[in-house]
This record gives sequence, structure tokens and C-alpha cells, in this order.
Amino acid sequence: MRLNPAVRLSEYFMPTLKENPAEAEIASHRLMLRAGMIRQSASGIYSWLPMGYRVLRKIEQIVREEQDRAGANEILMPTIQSADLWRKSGRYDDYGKEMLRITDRHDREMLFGPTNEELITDLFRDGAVSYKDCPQMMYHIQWKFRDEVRPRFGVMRGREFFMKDGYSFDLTVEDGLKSYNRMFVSYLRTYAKMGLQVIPMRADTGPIGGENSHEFIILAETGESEVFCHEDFLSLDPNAEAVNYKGDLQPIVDQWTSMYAATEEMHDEGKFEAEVPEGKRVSARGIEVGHIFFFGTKYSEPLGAVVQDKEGKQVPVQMGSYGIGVSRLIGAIIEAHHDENGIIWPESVAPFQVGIINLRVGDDACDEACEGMFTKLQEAGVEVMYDDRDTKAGAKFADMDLIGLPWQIAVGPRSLKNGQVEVKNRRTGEKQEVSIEAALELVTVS
Ligand code: 5CA
Repeated sequence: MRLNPAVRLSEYFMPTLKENPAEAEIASHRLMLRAGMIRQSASGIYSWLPMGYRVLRKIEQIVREEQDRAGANEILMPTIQSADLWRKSGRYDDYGKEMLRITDRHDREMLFGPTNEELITDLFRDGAVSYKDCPQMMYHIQWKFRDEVRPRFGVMRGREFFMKDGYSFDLTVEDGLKSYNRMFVSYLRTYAKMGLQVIPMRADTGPIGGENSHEFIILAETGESEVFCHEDFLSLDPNAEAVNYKGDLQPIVDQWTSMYAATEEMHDEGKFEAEVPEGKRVSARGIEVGHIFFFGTKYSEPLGAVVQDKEGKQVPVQMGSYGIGVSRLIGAIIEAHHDENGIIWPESVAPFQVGIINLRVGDDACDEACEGMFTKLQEAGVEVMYDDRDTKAGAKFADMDLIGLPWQIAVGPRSLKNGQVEVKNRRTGEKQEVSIEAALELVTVS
């Protein structure tokens, strides 16, 4: 997947808003609307405009790379599913009103998938024969629909949302828990790559089911869940680069599960007080950006997903499922990285690394300097957005801060007379007047 490496704002569709939209209650929702990333088309259903879609793709790609690295195989299942399989697992009725049910022209009952345990179990049942087909892990990144009672906070709690859902198939419980650990560790890597400090918390399994489950939580005042954990999680380093999936992952999982961390549903105040010293007790709000489950044979048994074991016996496979809220992550990242002027993207998910601001479009020297840098940055493989619109300087600076690219290079006639341009680091706010060459060097090297 290759994203367009360079765009001119005069040709880009980025309808930014000066005012805060009244319907947006939290920063990420406000900023995504203001930066022209998304537009609501119906309650909890959004269109993704060029800037928003670009970030969605970047996050999706990080998720994909980390799933591949952990040994999962990518597939694509449909959004529309037949009700039959869901009757077999017993979830057709259990899921209730959250499931969007559809009838086709032949009066067959269909549904827009809220998740895919049934479908993938059926696929595995159909193709797997013996213990040699285990272990197996597959994932897909696909739109889901849940008719949430209260869609809110923009992409945070949508009705249509983009999810990575992965599934593991193992012969024994022991192996199943190894797969669970593998995903656990790959999640630490995934979120760290996006600039998020995530905390795995013991969690309730809800309609997915099973005994063993963790939610991956980002602390944020605007989070929807109440959570409790040891303060030391906030400085625990996932040391993402060091993970080697060939080795034993248990020590890493142990390190990340030895301290108290639980969502509201699983919280035990007595245990919390006994295990965590008073000054270290964090009770806060959090955003759930991922959720993993080990549920054994809950689906394989009713759906007949059995394989022959080494003794020739037919046994149902041990399964887990692993979700990441890809579209929700955009909201979570913005909640963690913004200021009063706008978004501050971590480099790994920034739509572009550099924004060039031409402060005097039509001035030969300014145009030439900007065009030159625009070309050079492309040649250096740096993703760049060039604000070549014929609008006021103030509006251009405000838009560039709002969309939060890591680096800005402003080019105006006065400084340019001395061969200088202004480079600004969006995160620190630090500005430097430097030569064009030095500016290119600064934004390319970092
Ligand atoms: N089948 C399992 C794991 S693949 C599953 O569906 N788990 S889940 O229900 O917890 O969803 C996985 C992730 O999707 C959640 O952790 C959350 O980050 C995201 N998510 C769930 N509901 C929504 C929603 N309404 N809007 C945006 N993201 C959501």
C-alpha cells in the first residue's frame, strides 16, 4: 500500500472549520471535524475525507505489520453474514438489538457483522483436518456494524466502525494460551508504535464469552470506562523493538500482568487496596483500544470445528479472538496528543511529515523556494503537504497547527531576501530561522 507522497492543498479537499462544532463534546471529535477529516452521514456513521482516510490507512498498516510479524495470516471476510451460523452458536438471539438484521429478496435472514467468530470458525472447520493444521492465526481488517444505543464522541463510539479482528486455533488449552500471549505481546508493540502508553487490564468478556480476557486501555479524562491500576504502569516501557516471537513470551506477559489493573466490571476494591500502596493507586477514565479473549471451545463445539489429534481422536479446537478498534484509535491518539491549537500527530501516524506554507503565493521568489523544497522532499521520500492556496497567512498558520503535521516550513518574502525560511516543530513549538538547505536537512533527518 502506497499513499500519495505529496499533495498541494489547492488541489486537496480539506474543509477545515474555524469554529467548534456544537455537537462535538470531546477534543478528538471536535478536532477531527475541524481538521476536515470526517463528516457524519448518519448517527454514528461517517465518511472519511482525504486527511482522515490517510490517517486511518496509516494506523491500519501498523496494525497489519504487527499482526504479520506475530505470525497471523491476513484474510478478508464479508460484512454481510447469513443468520444461520449465528443460530448454531446461539448468538443470533443473544446479540439483541445491537445487531443490524437484514432480509434479502428471498426472505433470507442476513446481518451486518458486529464481529466474526462464527464465520471464521466455519471457515476453519471447512478447511482443517488434523492437529497439523494447528496452531493457526488469521485476522482481517473490516468494517463492523453495531447498533449502539448511544453512538457518541465521533469515531470513538460509532455504529459503523473499522476493526481488526483476529482469531487463533489450537489443539490444546496450553497452546491456546500461548497464542493468547503472542497476541498480548504483539498488542504492546502495536500501540507503542503509535505513540500510545497502553495498559492491559483484566476485563469482562460480555457477548464474546470466555474466561481469560484483557482490555487494552489508554488513560484519558474523556474515556468511557472507569479503570483502576497501579501507577507504575504509566512508566512501564513495552520495549517494543526487543520482542522476539521465537522466544518465550511468558516473562513479558507476566511483567505486564503482575501489577493490579482492572476495568470497572472486574474491579475488586479489597484486592486493589491490598495489592497497591495508597500513593500508587490510580483510579481514572480510559479508552478501550483493544480487547483480547480466550474462550476455548465456545464456538468450535457448536459449529463442529474439530480436528484429529495425535491419537486419532476428533477434538474441538481451542480458540481465542483479538480485536483492535482501528477507527477508534484515531480518536484515542488525538485525545493523547493535542493542544488548544489542534492535533499533534506522532510521526508514525502523521498524514504527512512536513507542511510547507507559502506566505505570498504569486511572489516569484516564494513560489520558487516552495516548489523547490516540495520537489526535494518528495525526492528524499518525505511525505509533504504544500499549502499553495492563495489565502491569508493567519489562516494558513492556523490550519497547519490544526492538522498537526510534525514539521512546518513557512516561506515569506522578508526572510527569503536573506535566504531564510522558518521551521517550526509542532510538538515543542520551537521555531528556527534557517537556510533552505538547513530546513530540508532538519525535517528529513528527524
Ligand atoms: N470479536 C472480539 C475480538 S475480535 C470483539 O469484537 N471484541 S470487542 O467487542 O471488544 O471489539 C474490539 C474493539 O473494537 C474494541 O476494543 C474497541 O476498540 C472497538 N470497538 C468496539 N465497539 C466499537 C464502536 N462502537 N465504535 C468504535 N470502536 C469500537
